[in-house]
Amino acid sequence: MNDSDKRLAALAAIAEVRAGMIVGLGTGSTAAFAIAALGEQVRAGLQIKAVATSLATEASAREAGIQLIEMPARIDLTIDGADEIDSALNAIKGAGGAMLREKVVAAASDRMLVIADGSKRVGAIGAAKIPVEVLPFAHAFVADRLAALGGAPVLRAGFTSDQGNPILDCRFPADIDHAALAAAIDAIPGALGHGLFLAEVDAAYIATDGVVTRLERGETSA
Ligand code: ABF
Repeated sequence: MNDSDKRLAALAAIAEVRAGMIVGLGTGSTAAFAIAALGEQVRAGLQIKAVATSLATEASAREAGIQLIEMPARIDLTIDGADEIDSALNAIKGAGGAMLREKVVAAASDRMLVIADGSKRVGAIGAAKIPVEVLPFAHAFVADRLAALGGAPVLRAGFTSDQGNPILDCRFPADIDHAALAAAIDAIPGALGHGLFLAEVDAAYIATDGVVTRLERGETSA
C-alpha cells in the first residue's frame, strides 16, 4: 500500500466536487487523504456540506474545517475507500468496520466514487473478508446462518462499531455468487449490514505507481 498513490487517487476524485454539493466522506486511510485535500479547498473558499461515514471521519472532517450535517435523504457525491474493487466496480468494504454507514451514504448518493491504491484492484472480488455487522441480541443466530451459507464467521475481537454492534468477519468461497450472497445476508434478521458493494459504485480512481486510472461501469478510461 502506497500513501502517495492513495493521495493521488483522492485528489483525482475530489476534482469532481462542486460548490454547493453535499459530499459523503468515507472512512479509512485513503478517504483521509480526500478529507485533508477537501479541507484545504474549503479553507480556500469552497462551499460544501458533508456527511461522515464514521466517528473517526467526523473528527477528521471537523479538524479539516469541513461543515458536517446530519445524514440527509440525498447526497450529491460520496468519496470512499475499499478493500477490494474489480473492473465491474464490485467492491468489498468494511475492514475498517464502517460499512453500515458507508452503505447508507453510498445508497443515498447520486454518485459514489471509490478511491484506492493499486493494491486494492482485483480481477474479481472475493479474497477479502466480508464483514457483517450484527444486532448484539442476535449474534449467535446470525453467526449460525452465515456459517450455513459457507462464511465461517469469526467475531472481530475487541471491536465495536460506531453503532455499538459486533462485527463477524466471513470468508466465503472466492467464486461464490456475490449477488445471491448479498441478498441472502440481507435476508438474515439481525444482520444489520455487510461489506459487499455490488451496485453502489459509479466510478473508481485507482492509483498505481503514480498513474491514476479511472474505472467506469463497463469501461476503463485513462
Ligand atoms: C473504508 O475504508 C472501508 O470500507 C474500507 O475497508 C477501508 C479501506 O481503508 P484504506 O483506505 O485505509 O485501505 O471505506
